[in-house]
Amino acid sequence: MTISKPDRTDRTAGTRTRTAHRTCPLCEAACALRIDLDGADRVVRVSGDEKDPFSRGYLCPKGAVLGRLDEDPDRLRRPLLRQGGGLREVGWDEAFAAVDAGLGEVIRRHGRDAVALYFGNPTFHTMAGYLYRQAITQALGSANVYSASTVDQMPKHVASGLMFGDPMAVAVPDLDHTDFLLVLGANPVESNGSLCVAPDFAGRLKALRGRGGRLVVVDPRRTRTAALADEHLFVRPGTDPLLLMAMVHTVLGEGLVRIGLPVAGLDRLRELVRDFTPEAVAPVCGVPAETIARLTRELAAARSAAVYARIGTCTAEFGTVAQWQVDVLNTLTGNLDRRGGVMFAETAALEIFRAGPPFSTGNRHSRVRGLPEVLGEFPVATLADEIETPGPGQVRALLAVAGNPALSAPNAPRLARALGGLDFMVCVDPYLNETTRLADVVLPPPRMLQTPHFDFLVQIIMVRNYARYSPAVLPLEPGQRSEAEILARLMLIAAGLGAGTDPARAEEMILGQLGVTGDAIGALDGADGTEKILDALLRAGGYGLSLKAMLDAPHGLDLGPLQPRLPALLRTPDSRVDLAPEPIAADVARLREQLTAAPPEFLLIGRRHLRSNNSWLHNVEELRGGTNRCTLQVHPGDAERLGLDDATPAVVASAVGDVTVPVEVTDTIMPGVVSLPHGWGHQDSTQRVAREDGGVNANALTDDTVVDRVSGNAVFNGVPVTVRALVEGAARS
Ligand SMILES: Nc1nc2c(c(=O)[nH]1)N[C@H]1C(S)=C(S)[C@@H](COP(=O)(O)OP(=O)(O)OC[C@H]3O[C@@H](n4cnc5c(=O)[nH]c(N)nc54)[C@H](O)[C@@H]3O)O[C@H]1N2
Ligand SMILES: Nc1nc2c(c(=O)[nH]1)N[C@H]1C(S)=C(S)[C@@H](COP(=O)(O)OP(=O)(O)OC[C@H]3O[C@@H](n4cnc5c(=O)[nH]c(N)nc54)[C@H](O)[C@@H]3O)O[C@H]1N2
Ligand code: SF4
Ligand SMILES: [Mo]
Repeated sequence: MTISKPDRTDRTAGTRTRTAHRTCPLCEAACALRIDLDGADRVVRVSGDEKDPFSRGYLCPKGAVLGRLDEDPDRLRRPLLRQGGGLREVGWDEAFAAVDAGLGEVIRRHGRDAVALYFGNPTFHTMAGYLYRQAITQALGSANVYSASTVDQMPKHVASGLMFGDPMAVAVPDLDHTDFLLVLGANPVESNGSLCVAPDFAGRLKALRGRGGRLVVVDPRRTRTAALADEHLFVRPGTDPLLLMAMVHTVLGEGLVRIGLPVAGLDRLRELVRDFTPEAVAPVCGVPAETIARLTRELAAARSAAVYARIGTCTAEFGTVAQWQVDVLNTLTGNLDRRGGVMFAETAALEIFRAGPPFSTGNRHSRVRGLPEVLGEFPVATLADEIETPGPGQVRALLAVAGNPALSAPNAPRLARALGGLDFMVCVDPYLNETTRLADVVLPPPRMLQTPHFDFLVQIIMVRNYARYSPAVLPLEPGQRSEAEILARLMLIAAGLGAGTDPARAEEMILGQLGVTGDAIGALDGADGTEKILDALLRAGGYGLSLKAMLDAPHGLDLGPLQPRLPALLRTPDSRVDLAPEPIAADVARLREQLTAAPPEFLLIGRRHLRSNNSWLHNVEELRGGTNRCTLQVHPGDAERLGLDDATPAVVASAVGDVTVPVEVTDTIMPGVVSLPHGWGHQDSTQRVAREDGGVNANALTDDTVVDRVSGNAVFNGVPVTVRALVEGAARS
């Protein structure tokens, strides 16, 4: 069956402009956009779609320049192939044949584990990336699978997996109904939220306060989110797990427990938190004991409350302990799975993935460092080890999709050197950047406006159930291939079926893997194949939707507020919430050592800017400058002591490297803490705008030998560093 694509553009009489409606693909907020195009299909204006029930007309400065990003002249239009040392444009057939030959050779000589996969952040937010990631992984059959998840939220998956039995059961704050929100290590006013999909997050926080609710932010910086709060608490980087343990200690000790769900492990939990009294943790965290106790009592007494923690607590040495304690607090105070507390979204298209067996980690271990597998992956922090260390199973080739690990991974310069030494590397990416410049083949996907969009991942983490699908606005031009076709061909090559196999075969394989048949599935004229799979998944989802239903709702479908989903969603062996999973509890002894450890002189933390997005939005002129600069933030007291000022750059050194960077003296940061944004360091890029103001790579300082032991996640916050003023003429250390 085929349904034809309706004309979804409103043509304005007399002019040649038209308007298309799209979901912004840039961040997790998933704002709905109105995109005005002129007669030559150039984007003339982007505004918020006021008819969208979820984002209601909101957009941020990045969404507003989506057209500029989409039309960036530096985007690659043809595949690149390395020949005679340089990369040159070739046709698609030649490029795919080179991939088949390059990967084939490595597999023949060294086996499948010698080919590693890396999936970067946008993989999880594009339809093709989301649907083909698993298929490519299965087709290749290599142990060496890596993704941006282990530089981001893996601790959350592990904590959810062990407590609820499902690593994708991520509890999100019921932001629009809560009476008390405690935010740790997140700055949603700049990031627009993460693992908590809420367009206009700042507006929703203001509404929370407007209805008499309370907002408390815990962060070593007084961020824009902290500035909106009723209370901001400075915390020493990396010590949130101690703070949270002390809060749990207080809830248990003062009889504030209000559990409304079947739980296991309460006695073990009491034992684990015993030593973590507010008095014991206060000197280490930098938060007074009375404040910890008061905050806990307020949280427990609130009509409803939600504890929400993100990057500052995930990309830290005890990331999983912190995520576990967050949901322990939510559970003990009766706020798990209840209106105004933290709840689980009901996805339109993904419910069938919820039915897996109970979660476990460590089903395999990495070859060099013996790090446990989590969700089928190894930590990116050990990819360089696997490439550099000889022996059976050594990684000799890489297939990377939508990632820039040469900037985003811990100790990135080491990883970049290792990537440069591979026998073969292929990247699917629209840009020639710090990572793709090292590849043998670069396969560029088409522009965003040429690509259909449905964000599967954000469905799991929305603060309101909602779905929206955006068909492509512009057709592919001759000589372009859809990202779905590129990934389908890579999947077929990985499966050993060769570069010439019909990509439709890949779609059928995915449908087969998902257990849905093709007959009842509608397809769009001229669609790229992912829509067919989307349709099947929507039909299998809880709302009985279909692609047709989505096409009939160009402004999105509101599927209602979050609803209680426990205990049905629990997949633990005894169908109870596990308050003390042993793999996490085993890390508490190590955490206890922190109570007496001497803190280093300076701790480095990260920072995100509203007008940036990881490593790939620095090439848009309109987003440059202002606060969006790569500077080292230093407290005035520290600056004075070290002889630093806004005109004197600092040399920052860690166990793995050093950078020289302009200083920004500000009292918004804690003494003893310095902050550097990530995603910069574009000197090796061919992106013209990005290169001019290249900045330095924060990940030249982050240490790949230190990971969160339970999840393998990288540590970007709380990195010990030394800081000194750059003395003109002096040799750099
Ligand atoms: N020091 C420090 N390091 C960090 C972080 C931190 O806070 N501090 N944050 C970490 C986090 S949370 C993340 S998610 C990672 C991100 O790490 P990565 O995912 O490795 O890097 P990105 O910078 O997001 O790069 C995305 C790449 O995808 C490409 N791209 C964009 N759109 C598309 C598309 O539609 N298709 C394809 N095929 N490619 C596309 C871009 O050109 C870019 O090369 O960085 C991590 N690194
Ligand atoms: N504008 C913009 N938006 C983005 C991105 C971007 O690069 N730019 N990236 C996207 C991605 S991939 C992600 S994962 C999300 C991340 O979304 P968020 O988690 O909101 O990201 P950050 O702004 O890095 O916020 C982390 C906060 O943790 C604080 N922090 C650092 N160390 C500690 C600590 O030890 N304890 C505590 N309590 N706080 C600490 C930092 O000061 C910072 O304010 O943002 C997404 N949205
Ligand atoms: S907050 Fe900005 S970047 Fe994120 S989805 Fe909305 S418009 Fe796009
Ligand atoms: Mo991220």
